Amino acid sequence: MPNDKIIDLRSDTVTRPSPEMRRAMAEAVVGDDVFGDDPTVNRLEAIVAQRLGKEAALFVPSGTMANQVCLYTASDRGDEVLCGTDCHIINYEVAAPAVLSGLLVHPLPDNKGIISAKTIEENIRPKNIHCPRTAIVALENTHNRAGGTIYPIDTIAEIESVARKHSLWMHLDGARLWNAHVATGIALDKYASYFDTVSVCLSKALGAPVGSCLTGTADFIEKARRTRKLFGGGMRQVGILAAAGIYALENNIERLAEDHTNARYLAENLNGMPGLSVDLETVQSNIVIVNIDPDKMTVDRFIDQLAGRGVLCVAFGPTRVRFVPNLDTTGEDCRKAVAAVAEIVG
Ligand code: TLP
Repeated sequence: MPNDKIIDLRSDTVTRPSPEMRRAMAEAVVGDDVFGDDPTVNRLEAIVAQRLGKEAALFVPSGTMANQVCLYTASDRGDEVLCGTDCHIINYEVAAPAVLSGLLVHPLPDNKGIISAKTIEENIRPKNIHCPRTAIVALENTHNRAGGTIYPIDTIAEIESVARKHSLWMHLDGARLWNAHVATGIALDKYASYFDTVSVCLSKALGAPVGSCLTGTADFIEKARRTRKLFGGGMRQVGILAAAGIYALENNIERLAEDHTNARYLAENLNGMPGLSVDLETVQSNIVIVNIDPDKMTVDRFIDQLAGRGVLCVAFGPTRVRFVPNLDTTGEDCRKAVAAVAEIVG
C-alpha cells in the first residue's frame, strides 16, 4: 500500500494541536496558577465545572493525576476502593492507589466494563475491626479496556443508591465521558449528577496536548488543590495549556460522532477477517478491540506487519490489539487501514 501518512490508531492521545489550537495557546493570558492568578486556568476550571454541573474543577496534568488526587483526598490510608477488574485505575496507573494513598483496590467482576449494583453491594465490607473500610466506588465511562462501552444510566443510578445507603464516595473516571455524552445524547451534567467527583480528560478524544480536570464540590476541590501540590502537580503559567483545553471544549466535542462512525466502520470490516474477531456489541464509541487467533498470528507480528504498511495500533492483552480513530483520522484513513489489515491476514 503506498503511504505518505502514518495512520496512527494507537490511541486518541496521539493527536497534535491544530494551528488554531496553537494560536489560542500562544495568545493565552497567563499568571502563576499556584497563586490562583492564571485567568485562563481559572476560566477553564469554571467552564468544566459548569459543563459537568459541579461547583468547582481543578486542572491537572493528566487523567492519572485527576483520579489519584481524588482517591487520596476522598479516603484515609487503609481504606478500600471498589473498581471493575479491567478498569484503568487498576491496570494502567502504576499501582498508584497503593503507593500514593495506602489504599486497597478491590477488583470486581464486570460485564463488558459494567459492574452491577448487586455486585457492588455484595462486596461492601461489614463494619468490623478486621476489615478495611469500603470507602469509594470508582466507575469508568466510557470503559477503555472493554472497548469503549458506555454505562447504562439506570445502572449508574442503581449503583449510586447503593453507594449512598452505605455512605460510599462515588467517583467517575470520565476520561472519555465526552464520548458517552455524544454517543447517547445524555447531558454531561446528568451523568455527573450521580457522582461526588468526576475526572475528565482534555488530551484524549478532544485533542488538547495536555490536561485533565477533576470536578466536585468547592470544598472538596479546595482540598484536592492541596493534594495536587503534594503530588508535585502545582503548575505556574499553565494558562498556555488551559487555553488548548478551552479550545478543545469549544470545538471538538460534537465532532466525536465522526470518530464513532470511523470506529464502527473499522469494527465491522475487521470482524470476520481470517483469524480476527471484534465483539461488535462493545463498539459503542471510539475504541475497537480486535481479537487475534493466536494460532494464526501473534499480536507482535500483527502490529509489526501493520506498522510496515503505515498503520499503527497497540497491544491490548496477549491476543488483542486496540484501534482508536481520533481527531487526526479521516474516513479514508480507515479504509486504508482496513485494506492494510486485509493484506497481512489475507
Ligand atoms: N488511557 C491511555 C493509556 O493509559 C491506556 C490510552 O491510551 O487509552 N482513564 C482512562 C479511562 C484512560 O483511558 C486513561 C488513559 C486515563 C484515565 C489516564 O490518563 P493519562 O494518560 O492522561 O494519565
